[in-house]
Amino acid sequence: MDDDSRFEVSAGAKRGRVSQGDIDVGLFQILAPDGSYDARAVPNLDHDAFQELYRWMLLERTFDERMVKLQRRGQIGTFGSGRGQEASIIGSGYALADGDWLLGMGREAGAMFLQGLPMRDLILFWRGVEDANREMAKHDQMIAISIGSHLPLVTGAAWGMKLADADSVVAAYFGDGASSTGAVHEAVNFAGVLDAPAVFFCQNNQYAISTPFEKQTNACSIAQRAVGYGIDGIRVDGNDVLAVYEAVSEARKAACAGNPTLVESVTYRRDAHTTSDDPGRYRDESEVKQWQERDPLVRYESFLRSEGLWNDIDREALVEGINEEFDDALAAADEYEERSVDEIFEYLYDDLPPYLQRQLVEFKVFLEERPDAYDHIQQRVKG
Ligand SMILES: Cc1ncc(C[n+]2csc(CCOP(=O)(O)OP(=O)(O)O)c2C)c(N)n1
Ligand SMILES: [Mg+2]
Repeated sequence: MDDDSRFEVSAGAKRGRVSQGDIDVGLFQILAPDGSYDARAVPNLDHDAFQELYRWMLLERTFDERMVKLQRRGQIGTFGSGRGQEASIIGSGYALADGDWLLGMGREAGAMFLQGLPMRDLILFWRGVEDANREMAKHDQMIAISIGSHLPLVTGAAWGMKLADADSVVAAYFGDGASSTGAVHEAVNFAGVLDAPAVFFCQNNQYAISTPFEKQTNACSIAQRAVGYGIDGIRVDGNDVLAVYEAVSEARKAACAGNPTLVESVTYRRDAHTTSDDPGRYRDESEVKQWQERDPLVRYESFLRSEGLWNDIDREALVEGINEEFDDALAAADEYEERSVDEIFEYLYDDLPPYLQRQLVEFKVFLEERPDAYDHIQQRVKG
């Protein structure tokens, strides 16, 4: 703000009051759940791109299914599936450009692949291989397991981009649960002050493990908070891939012009939180069924049919191709040289600080005394 207008005293129509009722953000949608749409609102993409969006959503779904199976066979420690969130993940990832950074939380596999991360590296990550983080960094990506902790980094990195005059943005992927952490409020607020080119993409999948959205906040939406941070917000139907693509494209453009944007993608996590979770203990199956009826792939298929673009798509062949891609990635992950527990200690510092050197020695002595602890390390429940 260049002038001092905010300090001017004015009676104002609201007499200094603001309430929830003042903010009815609504929901940005292009494809209605029944598949109908306003042709004028459809993004300006060519036929290949429309079909590619479908393939990517199918890839997200197939990848998630294969990863859950791997965990069941004991080949990865844990996994957080994005089932039901394919439009949210792919629509947003497709709107990013080369050179953008993607700092996420783990439920955005397809968006990371779209930004060039090899599938192998994500399999390694979920196997607990620390090197996977280094591989992600090569693609300007990271996953923050401590929820919300990456958002201050997003603001800092985006500010750096601004200072370097780069024509890129930093995209933050986080969840409704993370949105309640202090770090998120600080980061988004400060991005507004700094005009940092950041896109804050919150996948509101209605749950933070077992905590439903209505227990997360008394606010009606996450998008409305943007006003409080002094930036713009968009609340988009996260099961509508075209709307998400459009919303994030808009947010990206605004961010490049120095206007960070908060996008709330309203969707639903149909699988368990992670493979260590049992959602049957806190939500009703009928709720899941309701959201299944809003399946993002089915809705988009209906759009492709209406546009005469479905005939060229051979769904089975696409799934087969994706499965082959997954098999190759898994074979490459299996070939990856296993490292010892040392890598947990060596990961962060070039020169190990004395207190970590001490802990490493202690840990090795412990493992010699208790070799069975290795089994525990392998089987530990994470996430
Ligand atoms: C700081 C911190 N507290 C608690 C946890 C445990 N935890 C892991 S995921 C999660 C919920 C995340 O919910 P949300 O942000 O909505 O993302 P979602 O998993 O639904 O995609 C919690 C509490 C954590 N990883 N980090
Ligand atoms: Mg959530």
